[in-house]
Amino acid sequence: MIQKERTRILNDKNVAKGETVAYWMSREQRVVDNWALLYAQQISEDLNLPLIVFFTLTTNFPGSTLRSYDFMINGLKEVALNLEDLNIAFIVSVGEPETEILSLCQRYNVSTLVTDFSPLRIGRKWRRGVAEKINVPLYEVDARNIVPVWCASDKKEFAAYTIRPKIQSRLDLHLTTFPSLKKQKKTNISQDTTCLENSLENYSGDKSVKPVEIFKPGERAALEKLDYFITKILPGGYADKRNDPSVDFLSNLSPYLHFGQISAQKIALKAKQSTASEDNKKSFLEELIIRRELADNYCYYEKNYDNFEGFPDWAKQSLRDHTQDKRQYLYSLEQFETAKTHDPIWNAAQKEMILTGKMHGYMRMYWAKKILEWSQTPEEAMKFAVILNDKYELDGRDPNGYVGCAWSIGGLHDRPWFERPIFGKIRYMNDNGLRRRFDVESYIAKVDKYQINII
Ligand code: FAD
Ligand code: FO1
Repeated sequence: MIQKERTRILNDKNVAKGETVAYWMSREQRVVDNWALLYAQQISEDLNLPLIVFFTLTTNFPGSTLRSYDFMINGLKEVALNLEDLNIAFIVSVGEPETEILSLCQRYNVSTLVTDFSPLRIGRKWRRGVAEKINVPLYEVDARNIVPVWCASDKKEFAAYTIRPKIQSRLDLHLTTFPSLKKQKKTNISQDTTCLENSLENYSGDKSVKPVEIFKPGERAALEKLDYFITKILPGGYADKRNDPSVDFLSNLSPYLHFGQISAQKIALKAKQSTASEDNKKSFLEELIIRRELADNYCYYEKNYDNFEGFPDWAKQSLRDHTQDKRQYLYSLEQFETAKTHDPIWNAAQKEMILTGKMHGYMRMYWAKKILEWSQTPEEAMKFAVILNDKYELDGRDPNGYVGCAWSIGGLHDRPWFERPIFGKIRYMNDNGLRRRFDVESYIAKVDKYQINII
């Protein structure tokens, strides 16, 4: 049984007679370990109606590029194969969900519709539009967070230390294993994923950001990455080495998590069962569960999650007090984007993101804080950081990214520090701090290895 707390009804329509039950897949683009898909199957069994799955492909998703579409489309092709093995029809249509989902529900005579949860304004707009227009019940399932965002807290949390006890006290209830999705008997409803075949050639968005080879998309690749992390990296000293960008001691699961190609709950279960030390497990679960679910909390309760207005009041005041401070260096978005600053370390981080689609987590803090230091205003700094992060990061366009930028530039989920020019009371970072922590030259050399002539 799917836990009731994980689901919410989004409209007050009655179950229609109908011939099918549909799951409108959006944030959680996977077949295994997907509470929304499992819930839809539970309803289809209760109503004794075949389960089908919809996906609407918009061509103008904010901040996305050929790089993110390529990763997503190839992941969806694998979803199509996995659903076919279970006799579950997968129907992909191009266009805005408000219109596409309405016509799909009519065409397939859907009696009940289930979808997954996202705190971002685009997902909420889509779900609101569909909930109003369709004449059948629409259920929303939080299949991303281990503790559903509306269970963890009913308000915007101040910091990790305030949400941690609320999440930890609910893990026994929610951090459970997953039932398997059942194969259903063959139906006469056929798959329709033709638009996946030609969607990359016809992609009309930003083609300047090329797909990356180093991350193979899809559920299978994600589980292989998880297995490698659990057996080699986590026990090998994740806690100590995760903040050393010159070595690769992270899970590298964020692109798969962002596109929902793997379940955070599955990762947490595997990490807890692993042979790694308590210290390594604790360090990883703090990031995977507390930090990540704090990010969904922020984006769910703060409408200005991706701009200066969302910052804590103390930080906004302090940054405003220092907006007139003299900037020793000032760069335009174009100079940041093409890694043309005076700082070779910052440039290496920018190149790592452009060339690989994934900047090392420790460098992201330094990268964003230097954008604050070298931009005309903090408002502009946040704008630039979000634009570049969404454009080049495979894991971009994600609550973690908006929170990461707001933590670095606007003191979100942090505390006031010793006051200084430009930063005010925002935590400061500089290259000496990096040099004390890791071998900066070998990080720069590592990125140069990827070096092809960029923009
Ligand atoms: P691991 O250390 O293996 O972490 C595993 C998972 O835990 C991550 O995939 C992520 O889901 C979660 N996690 C780890 N660190 C954080 C964190 N600080 N906040 C929230 N969740 C975390 N993360 C994104 O997913 N997308 C982004 O666009 C993004 N942009 C960022 C921008 C800035 C300025 C900063 C400071 C951080 C950003 N982060 C972002 C958070 C973090 O850097 C990445 O999640 C992490 O580096 C992803 O690599 P990984 O999965 O190998 O990390
Ligand atoms: N989700 C969709 O349902 N349809 C899309 O066309 C789509 C494109 C897309 C592009 C880049 C990206 O990073 C994510 C994308 N997503 C898409 C997934 C997105 O995370 C979820 O739709 C969330 O629900 C958005 O709030």
